[in-house]
Amino acid sequence: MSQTLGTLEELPAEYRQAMTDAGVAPLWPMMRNVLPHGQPQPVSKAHLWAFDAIRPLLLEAGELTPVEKAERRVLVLSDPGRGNGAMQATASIYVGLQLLLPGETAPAHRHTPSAARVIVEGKGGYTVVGGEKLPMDDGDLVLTPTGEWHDHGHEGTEPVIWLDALDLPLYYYLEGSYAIEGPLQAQRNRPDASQVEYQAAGLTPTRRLGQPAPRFPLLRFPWSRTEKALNDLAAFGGAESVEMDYVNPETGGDLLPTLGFTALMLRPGEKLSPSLSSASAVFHVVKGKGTTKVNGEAFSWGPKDTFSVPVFAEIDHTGGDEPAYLIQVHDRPLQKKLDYYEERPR
Ligand code: GTQ
Repeated sequence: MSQTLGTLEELPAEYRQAMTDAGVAPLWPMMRNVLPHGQPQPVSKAHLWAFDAIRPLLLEAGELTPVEKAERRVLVLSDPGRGNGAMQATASIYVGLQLLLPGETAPAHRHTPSAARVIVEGKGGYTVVGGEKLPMDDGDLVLTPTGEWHDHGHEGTEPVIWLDALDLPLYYYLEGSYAIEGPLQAQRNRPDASQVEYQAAGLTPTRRLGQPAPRFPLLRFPWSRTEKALNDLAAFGGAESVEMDYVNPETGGDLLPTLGFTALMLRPGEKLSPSLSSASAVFHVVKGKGTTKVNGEAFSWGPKDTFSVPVFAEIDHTGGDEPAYLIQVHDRPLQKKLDYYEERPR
């Protein structure tokens, strides 16, 4: 089963040249790379991106590069396991910090990857998705599902910064990533669906038989409601851990085809060591401080920091002196679609 396999060097030089000339390569020297035993061997390396280190660089980008020349003014959080300039944090998850200055607009486009944003700093920013204007307040989760037109604007007076999370690496790998540009969208003059159709958990608009619900009915999840839900679950829920899934209110399912989201609260000093998971993830700290060990490496985090967790990582969270709140982006929906999502006990 696990005997050592033949190497490339063991093969005669003429044979290797002949293989190259014929456009073939032997599997056996690569076998353990492409099919390691027992569990995957991730290239991705856990990493913490401290907001305080990136914020000045992002503001400097605001001076160096006008939005017209950037289209999206983003600093990508680059996986150190993939070397300099990696356009991804894990195999499937891209995250970046985007800056919009007062009065700027980021032009409309639509693309094959899906995006979600967590608002990090500043008031007055908004995203328009399919004509729906989505206000952006601290900690709000705002979706831009695959194929939907979206542009960003800013009516406030201070810089606005948000965290983008996209399944871009997957689409890029599949050679399926592209964007189409268009004019700024006409904005419908009404509040977004979180303030109209989906104000309350357990209530959706009544539909007649055969009248389908929209595929992506709710595009904005206001943080104020999420934090209250977590606090109430912590106080009265009796749950082992205080974590909630963001769900599509019409289906109860995942928010995006490949990406899912959870909101996690760590009580002061609480320790949490979840099962090993085949999913990769990125955590963004909305509020509070704490420490997370990933495969034994300790990352101390504070508000607005972001850290990544590769597949099958051993994760040990420890809360700080105050309650801490994190939003997790994970690729479990993708892995479930591919029928291989898995959890293993610690
Ligand atoms: O805001 O539409 O970070 O298209 C990367 C690609 C943000 C966006 C990113 C994008 C966007």
